[in-house]
Amino acid sequence: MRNKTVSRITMASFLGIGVVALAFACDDTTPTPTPVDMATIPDMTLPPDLMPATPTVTAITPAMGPAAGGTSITITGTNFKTSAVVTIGGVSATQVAVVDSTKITAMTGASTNFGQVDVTVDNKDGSSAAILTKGFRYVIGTPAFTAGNANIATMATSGPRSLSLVDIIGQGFPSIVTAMNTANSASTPTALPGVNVIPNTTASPTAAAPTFIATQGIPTGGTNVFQTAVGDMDGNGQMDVVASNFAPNTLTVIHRMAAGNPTITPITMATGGFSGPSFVVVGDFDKDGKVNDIAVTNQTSGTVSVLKNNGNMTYTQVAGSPFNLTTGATGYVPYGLDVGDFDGDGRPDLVVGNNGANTFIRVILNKAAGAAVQTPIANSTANNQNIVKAGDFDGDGKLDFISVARLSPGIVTFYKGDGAGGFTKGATTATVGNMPEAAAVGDLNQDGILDVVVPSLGSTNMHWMTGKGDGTFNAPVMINTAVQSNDVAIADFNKDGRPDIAITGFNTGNVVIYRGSGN
Ligand SMILES: [Ca+2]
Ligand SMILES: [Ca+2]
Ligand SMILES: [Ca+2]
Ligand SMILES: [Ca+2]
Repeated sequence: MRNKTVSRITMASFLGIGVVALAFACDDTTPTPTPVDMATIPDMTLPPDLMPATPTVTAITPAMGPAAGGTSITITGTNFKTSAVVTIGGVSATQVAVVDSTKITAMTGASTNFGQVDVTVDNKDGSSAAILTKGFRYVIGTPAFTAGNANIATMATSGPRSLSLVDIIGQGFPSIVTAMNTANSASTPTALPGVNVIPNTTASPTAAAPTFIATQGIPTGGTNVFQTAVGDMDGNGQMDVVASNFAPNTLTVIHRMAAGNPTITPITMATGGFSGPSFVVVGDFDKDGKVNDIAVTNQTSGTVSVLKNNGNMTYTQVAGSPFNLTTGATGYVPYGLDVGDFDGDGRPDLVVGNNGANTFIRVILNKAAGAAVQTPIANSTANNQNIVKAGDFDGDGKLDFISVARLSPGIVTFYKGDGAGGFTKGATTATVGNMPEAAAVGDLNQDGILDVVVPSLGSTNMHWMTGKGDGTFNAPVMINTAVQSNDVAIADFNKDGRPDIAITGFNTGNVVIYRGSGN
């Protein structure tokens, strides 16, 4: 019997260069070794003591803390070594102590980034670093807002009725579009009301105040412009503006704002025209995956119009439009409007506020064969819930909404969505100023939970309140604004990572930006 043996020569190289292995087959009669195919050698794993084990990270506790740093964290995982270095969002952690191969304790450093960041553990031994994607969240622990651009003038001494945001310049800094309900003295032709465009020309992210250039006036062909909505209405990839003209009962679409030569397209309806068109939103209501469609509340007739965008600058009302919201809810005055898929069927639905002195709110579910009006939600205790804003305020993955009641003080009410188009009234929060006409929803402190800002039209203040994550809010914080405001937006105007707040000065004809600060 002839004995066959295998000799193996292994050369390992670390730091990512690779592994080289040679093998030779020999028997007791062959004087010269013959190379054999490596694939036939089943066991080529390096000895464990030669290859450093790759660490893994499975959890960080706690998973959030202030961006100022100083949060004591515990990292759990595997294969940690005493040489481990910990970075959180690119910021080195301090006081790193490797308790054992599965546990590290450390303290977060000060970060200038906010929100979710990656956590990295690197053993510095040639093995790959462990990365837990979005494993930690830097929260703005003590948010504050200071008036940094106190007076961005519009083209009228009063009366920006509302504001929208649009990236006109195309560099990621939101510009402002205001709806003017009084004359634009500097527009062409003069004295025609319209919208004002205030381009944000901030060049690069900065903690300083954002910069804006001169306001541009665009007549819409209507008077008393009430609201604007932003979306691509002609499919050219650029944002357009839809304006509702309250007094002449028309809508206007403004195209090609970026090129500086906007064109104006009035929307005319052959039948079923507008009646006091007020709040306007855009969305793909017919789910054709193409250009945006339009929905608008008609205060005067108590209806909501939903218009299908035909793609050629013409619009046609969808089946059932205009939807009469006063049936079964006498005195309903459709007002604020927001869009969201409340029943999870992929079609955008509508929630409609009510400026009447009764407690109804309507949700219009967007069904395949034309929209259907849901039974009014009447289990509120607040009249005049004129403003509605959709969002998942309790983080259960199902869209909710809040209402803001135009009372003194105003009242914010949470309505919990069941994911099927139904809602249950939740907690209310009072003391949000005097006669609020607007609300903005966003994450002011970057903790992943939706927060709310409510300006006051009846007094010179606004309130912001952070969400607790269960549909309730922390106590409102009041800011004296010096202006009476009827619209508000949350956005990062200077791209420093901190959300800012913009409000209209209804009585002063300007827009005021409150820069977010704190960490
Ligand atoms: Ca839907
Ligand atoms: Ca929810
Ligand atoms: Ca928040
Ligand atoms: Ca900011």
